[in-house]
Amino acid sequence: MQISDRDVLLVIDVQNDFCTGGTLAVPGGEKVVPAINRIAAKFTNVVLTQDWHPGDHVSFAPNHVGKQPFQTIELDYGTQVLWPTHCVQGTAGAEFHGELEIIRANLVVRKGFRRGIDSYSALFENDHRTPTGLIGYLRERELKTVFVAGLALDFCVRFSAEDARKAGFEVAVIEDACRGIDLDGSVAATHRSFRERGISIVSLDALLRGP
Ligand code: VGL
Ligand code: ZN
Repeated sequence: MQISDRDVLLVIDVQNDFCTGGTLAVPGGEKVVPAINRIAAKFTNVVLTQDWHPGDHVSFAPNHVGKQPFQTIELDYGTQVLWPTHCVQGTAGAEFHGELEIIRANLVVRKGFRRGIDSYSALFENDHRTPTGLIGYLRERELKTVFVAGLALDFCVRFSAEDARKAGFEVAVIEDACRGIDLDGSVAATHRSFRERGISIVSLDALLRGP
C-alpha cells in the first residue's frame, strides 16, 4: 500500500480518559500510541479528534438519577449509551495521551461539545444530521482516502469510518492501531458492518511496508 498526498490519517480520541487509568479506559488503549506515531510519520495529512464534553453532558450516567454507566436511555435522536464521566473540557482526562505526537496534526476536530447531543463520529453528531465540518475540510482539501486509527474501535472509530464511507470517501481502518470497548458484542458487529459497507481493514505492517 502506497500512502499519497490524497490520503488522510484520521486519529480518533487518543485521550487520557480512554487509556489505562482513565475514567472510560479502553483495554490496552495506550498501546495504539506507538503504532499511530509510526504511521503518522508517513502521512502529509493527519487529523485528530478530541472528545470534548461539558460537565453536564447528556451522555454521562451521573447526570441521570438512578442510571448506571453502560445502561441506555432514549433521546429524540435514538438510543444513547450512558458513559462514565469522561473527557470533560479542560481536564487532564481530555488531553491527548502524552506520547501521542500531536505536532503531526494539521487539524484537531473537537466533538461532543453540545450538552444535549453526543458525537461518536468525527463527521456527524449522533443525530446523524449535525455536521462537525470535517466533510467540508476533506472535500476542499481534495482528500480521497481516509485511514482511521484510535479509540474506541466499536464506537468512535466505527461511526467515523461509516460516515466517511457514506460521504463517498475510500475508507480503511488500521486494525492494530485501534482498540475496542466491546459492549454486548459490539466489536463483532463492527467487523460485520465494515465488511458490508466496503470499509477495508488493513494492518499497520502492510501500510508501513508500502507497495
Ligand atoms: C467514545 C464513548 C463515549 C469513543 C467517546 O471515543 O469511542 N466512546 N465517548
Ligand atoms: Zn464521549
